[in-house]
Amino acid sequence: ALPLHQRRLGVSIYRRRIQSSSSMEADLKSTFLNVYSVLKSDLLHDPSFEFTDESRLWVERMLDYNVRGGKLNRGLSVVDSFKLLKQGKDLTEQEVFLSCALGWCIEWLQAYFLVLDDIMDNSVTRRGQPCWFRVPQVGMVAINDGILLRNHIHRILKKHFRGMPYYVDLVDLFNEVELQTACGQMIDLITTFEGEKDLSKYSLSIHRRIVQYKTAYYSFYLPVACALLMAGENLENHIDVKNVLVDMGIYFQVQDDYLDCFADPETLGKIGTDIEDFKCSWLVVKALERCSEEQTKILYENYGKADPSNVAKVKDLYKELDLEGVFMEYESKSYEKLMGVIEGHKSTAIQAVLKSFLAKIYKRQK
Ligand code: DMA
Ligand code: MG
Ligand code: MG
Ligand code: MG
Repeated sequence: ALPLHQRRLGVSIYRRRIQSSSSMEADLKSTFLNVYSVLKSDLLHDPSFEFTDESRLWVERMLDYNVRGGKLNRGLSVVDSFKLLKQGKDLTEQEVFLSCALGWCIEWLQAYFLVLDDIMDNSVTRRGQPCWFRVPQVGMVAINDGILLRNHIHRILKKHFRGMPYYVDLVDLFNEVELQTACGQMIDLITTFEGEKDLSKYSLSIHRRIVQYKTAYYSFYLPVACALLMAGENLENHIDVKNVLVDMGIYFQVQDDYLDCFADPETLGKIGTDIEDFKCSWLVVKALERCSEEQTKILYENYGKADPSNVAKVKDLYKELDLEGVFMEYESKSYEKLMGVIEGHKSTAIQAVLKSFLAKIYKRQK
């Protein structure tokens, strides 16, 4: 009989040679989604818990709502990166399954952080629907759902990777990145009330520290690190790759801060709350740098208040200061800088991994 992962996935799409890249992308996505169903079904029949119909339905609804609905960029990039590291060699069925499963572990990690982040940020929507804790009946059960999502990652890793030589490194990696993200979330949150709403302490260096930890490691370093481990690499030999990816992650979170204020919530799938939440956003740091005395006063009086009229005054000020233009310049400068570093890398396979990441996020609208 075929090994389990082959029975479940059916015929590999990777055997078909001639294919346009867009249909290949669609195929990858459908393979990826198939793996989701397998992982979900494993978890819903996990023998470590005696499920009732009710509890099984709850977990299934919670997973479909929070894990499946995103852009899946982070998850898919594990598969993409692994393929690039294999330099055009076809992946085996098992490699396809495992790289998808690792991609999903990152999507699970992301779902776990987002469910809790939306509570803490008092957000309204996410991925075009109400935040999970705002769904009737969910409320603060969402906190426990977040913890459950976190634990699912290690169930998935144990079930599918325990026999792999890189299992210990993988578990270690997920633990370390989770800790870094939680520390980033902590400084993001305590910065907003330390000394009771004092804008004068906000600076680019504090912003950088926050976003490096809360976003860059899990969104950028983690997918590539997973692919490197699968390819048999030792992560200690790839510190330079980690550094570029962290810089890319910082750029990505600056985009997130920019879009929080300037994007259409319809396109973005979420309504910004950074101004109301008194966040140390890239925009407020840039505004502080550029404000006249008069404008500084306006910012101090209106930043961090929930009233829409206060928020509108901050947004008007951002427009007056041409933060859109400042951001556009930052965006193209960052792109050139990152490209320069990437092209200096000795391995063309790794160059390709990093370039594909950068291409995916450059000038993103959501
Ligand atoms: C989110 O930062 C970081 C994590 C680890 C979820 P954020 O609150 O700016 O994210 P979002 O804008 O998506 O709420
Ligand atoms: Mg948030
Ligand atoms: Mg947040
Ligand atoms: Mg944000």
